Parts: sequence; structure tokens; C-alpha cells
Amino acid sequence: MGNKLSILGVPMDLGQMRRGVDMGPSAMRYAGIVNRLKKLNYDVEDLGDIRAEITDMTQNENSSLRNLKAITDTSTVLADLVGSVVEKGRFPLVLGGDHSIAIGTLAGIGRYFQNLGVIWYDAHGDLNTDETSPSGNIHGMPLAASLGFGHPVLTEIGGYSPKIKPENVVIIGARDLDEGERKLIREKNINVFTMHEIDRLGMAKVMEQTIDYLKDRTDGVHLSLDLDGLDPHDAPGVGTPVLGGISYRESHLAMEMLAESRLITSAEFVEVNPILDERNKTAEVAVALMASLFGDKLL
Ligand code: HAR
Ligand code: MN
Ligand code: MN
Ligand code: MN
Repeated sequence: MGNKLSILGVPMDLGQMRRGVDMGPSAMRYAGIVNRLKKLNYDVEDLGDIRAEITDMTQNENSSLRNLKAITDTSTVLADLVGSVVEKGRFPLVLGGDHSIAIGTLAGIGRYFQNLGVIWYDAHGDLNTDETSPSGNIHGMPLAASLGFGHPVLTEIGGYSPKIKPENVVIIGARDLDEGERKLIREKNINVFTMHEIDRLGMAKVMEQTIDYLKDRTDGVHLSLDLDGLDPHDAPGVGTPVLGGISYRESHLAMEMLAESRLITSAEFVEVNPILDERNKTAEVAVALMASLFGDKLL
């Protein structure tokens, strides 16, 4: 990664049903992300927030793909903006918003890489389609959509599909997978380190293996970090908390190892919901992890 960063906020809450995640970008700015990165000697440009509609629970026009039109429109705008950041040779750092924003982020980045790697740090697989989703919530679908699976309106955002290949994906922290997601993981042979592997191997080995695997086969790696990948003790301000998650310390180690690897070429931090949080703790955790990802050291 170079030393030029562009921050882009996506105040979107349309991919799920709990209000408040649209305030995630403000909460992370309030927690000091811009100054933190400037102190690490980055040339930081804050592009502000993109315009996103806020959910109106009364207009659920489609129960298997809730808010499809508004999410598609926002994702298309996001994809263009992220693309122009990459064109300028800057590192895109996207602040969510719920995880449905990853469809737009990856649509923006994907066309600049032959073999884009993706690290999906999440309690969930986000591998549902309109056919397998138990909820109709699009934040449970962005990884599937980016791989080219699901409703064509979602998979074709940005005008091409797929954005990434299954063999270039590594999921870390999974502990709540739906049946359709497990099936897709098996069929496409997607690499997953569930909490079981993290417990067994330890985070250091998990990250070593992830980095080793991605470094030879990819020409860039996007980090998509859902704060619910962390344990709800450490990151309580999320809409779909799942017990037994990755700790704060393990997450720092993971970010530090990614910093050392110099593999990451774009990142997004999603699902911070200040309304559900405890004194902005989850946004502060997100900012601390971003600092580690961008090379902050203890000594
Ligand atoms: N798998 C469930 C669904 O599709 C729950 C998804 C919850 N999602 C997120 N994304 N926070 O990781 O509805
Ligand atoms: Mn997610
Ligand atoms: Mn999740
Ligand atoms: Mn704890």
C-alpha cells in the first residue's frame, strides 16, 4: 500500500432491519480515525459521506430482497467513487454502513485486478442469495453477490460479474452460517477459518496461513471487516451479535500481521451501530484496528 488514503463514508442501513448503522461513519470519525492515520504519516483525504437513502420500513417492496432498488442505486454510486480513488493511486478506506455496502466497494475495486483476494472477517458468511436467505436482508448476501451468485440485479452492479473468484477468498471468524451458505462453501471450496480453527491453531497461525495463501495467487487484497466478527464483549455495537467471537487482542494481532505483510490494497469496516453501542466503544475498537492495519506499533 502507498501512503495516500481516501476515506469514504457510506451511511447505509438498508441491508438489514435495525436502525442506527447509518451513523457508523460519524461514530468512527468521532473516534478519531482521520487524525490517527495522519499521525501515522499518511496523506489522508476524507471524501465525506456518500448520499444514501435511509430505510423506510413501510416500503418493503420485496421480501426476498429487501430495499433492492435503493441498495442497487447506492452501490452503483459507491462503486464509481471507489473506482476513482483507485484510479488516483490512493488506498480506499470505506466506512459503513451495513455490510451490503461491500457489493459496491468490490464492484469499484474488482475491475482493477486480475486476481483480487478478499479477507472476509465476520461472524457470518454473507453468502446467501435471494433463494437461500432466511431473512431477505441484503447484508447477508454481499460475498455471494460479489462471487456472482444471487439475483442478477445485485451480481451485475458495476456492469460486470463476478468481481472475485472463490479460490481468492478467505473467511475468518465464521460461527453463524446458514444451510445454503454451507452448501456454497462446500461446492466452491471456499477457504474458511471458523472459530474452531482459530481456537485450535491460534490467530497467529491462521493469519500466517491466510497471508501465505493469498500472497502468491493475488495481485491485491481487500479486507472486509465486519465488527460482529469480534466477540460482542469487545464490539457490542452491532446489529447481529454472535457469542464466542474473535477477541480484541486477536484482532489486533491479525491487523498487525496484515500490516507487516503489505498485502492489503483496500479495506472497509462495517456494521458499527452507535445506537446499540456502549459509549462509542465499537467505533473506538474499529479505529484502533484500522490504526494497527495501517502500521501503528506499540513500541
Ligand atoms: N445469515 C443471516 C442472513 O442472511 C444473518 C446475516 C447477518 N449479517 C451480518 N452480516 N451482519 O455479516 O440474514
Ligand atoms: Mn457481514
Ligand atoms: Mn456479520
Ligand atoms: Mn471478553
